[in-house]
Amino acid sequence: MTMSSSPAPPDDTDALHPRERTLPVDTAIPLPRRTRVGIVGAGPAGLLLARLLNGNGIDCVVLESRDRAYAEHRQRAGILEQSTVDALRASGAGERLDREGIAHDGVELRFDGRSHRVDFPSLTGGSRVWVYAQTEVVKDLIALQLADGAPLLFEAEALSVEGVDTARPVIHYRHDGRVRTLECDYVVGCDGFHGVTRRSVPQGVLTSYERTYPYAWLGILADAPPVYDELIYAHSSRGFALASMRSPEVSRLYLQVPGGEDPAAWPDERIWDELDVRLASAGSRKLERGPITARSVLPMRSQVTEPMSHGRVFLAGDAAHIVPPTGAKGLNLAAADVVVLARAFEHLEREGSSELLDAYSDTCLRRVWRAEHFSYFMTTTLHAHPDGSPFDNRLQLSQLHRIADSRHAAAEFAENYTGAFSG
Ligand code: RFL
Ligand code: PHB
Repeated sequence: MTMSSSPAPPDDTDALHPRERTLPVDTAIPLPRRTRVGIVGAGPAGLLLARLLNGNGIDCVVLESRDRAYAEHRQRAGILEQSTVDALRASGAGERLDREGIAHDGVELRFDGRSHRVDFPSLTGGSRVWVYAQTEVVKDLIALQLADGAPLLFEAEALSVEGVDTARPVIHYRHDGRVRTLECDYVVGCDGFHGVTRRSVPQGVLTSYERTYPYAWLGILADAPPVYDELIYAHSSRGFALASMRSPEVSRLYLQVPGGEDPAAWPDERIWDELDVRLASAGSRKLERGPITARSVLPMRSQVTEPMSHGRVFLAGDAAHIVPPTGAKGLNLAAADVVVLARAFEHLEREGSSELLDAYSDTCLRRVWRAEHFSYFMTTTLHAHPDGSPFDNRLQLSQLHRIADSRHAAAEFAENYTGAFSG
């Protein structure tokens, strides 16, 4: 990788057609033509990277295909590892998180008629996790980016990345009904699993490792207080259930359902009844029911792209890897990738050395594969496989009893869940 630096030239909006100068209110900046780092996607990965780069005086532009409201309201993750919280604080987005985030020191596992709490701090030397919704992370990062006047274009869909083998890759994107180009020194694809950046890398360069699971999650958001003050992961012969939360008044609940299930097959009463049965354990409380405000069915998949970079193009977050949500790792991996990448760009600017950028993929993949394994372990241990035999069920229960009965097994679980292994 070469080290040439070419600061973005002044914006040349005067050369634009008057229609191009009419920008959506929330961008309120001239359309850039060139940048140091072009970022595709304003999910948590793209936004956090932009904040970290801007914080170090590195010029970047974020292109997001959807509008701001869509980006801010997409229901997704809820659990942040300490390292993700630290990165958000470092990016300036820690204020509301510190006020409204809820620290959790453990989770409850329910199986075989028993409940077992795994205590994180005592097993990991002090680690914990935070409940703070991805929607709120995204809102905080967008607000900061726009308040700074930093380039973040909504409804700007990247169509392709060209010149990925050259020193000046170009992003072609559609904005305001016109196709435009953004010349970059580097491109970072933070455009999720279905994004275009990965597909712009020449065939044969990247290898994809993947696995799909024969079940899905029905996820709901309900105006009902959480049944318990920590998360409950429940194994049952009828399938997996998860009780999570967004606030003391709002529950986030999941049920294992067959792959491709139609959410219409699940009227409200059926959902609550099934949650009650699957989450039941000796002496447990029934859920308090309330209006369901959102519901969707989510497929379960594991995927890793290797390597996570090619030439001057880098992949981060879901664009490079996805995990089934059972381990609560996706958002945390996305944040970890861009922390490594931001440090590497800073090293390039300060020292003129591309050493850390060159090491980006190898550095990230160690953590990625650990999280892939933990997510696979959580998924296959807690879900009922449609073709699973009673023998398989007994193996799952044996594994869960082992976590409950062995401090070593519990510590292994706690280190993986909190991300404590990665220091
Ligand atoms: P995102 O969030 O998918 O953002 C990608 C962005 O790129 C935009 N985009 C484009 N923009 C311009 N041009 C194009 N051609 C584009 N194509 C796409 C998209 O519109 C979007 O805005 O990826 P990112 O930033 O890598 O973030 C990853 C996380 O969103 C994801 O890993 C997590 O949500 C996964 N996940 C969880 N992760 C956790 O760490 N903890 C959790 O508790 C957790 N729970 C979950 C989850 C994912 C879930 N679903 C929906 C699968 C729970 C669920 C239900
Ligand atoms: C969530 O709160 O959305 C959530 C929590 C834990 C998971 C997955 C999702 O493992």
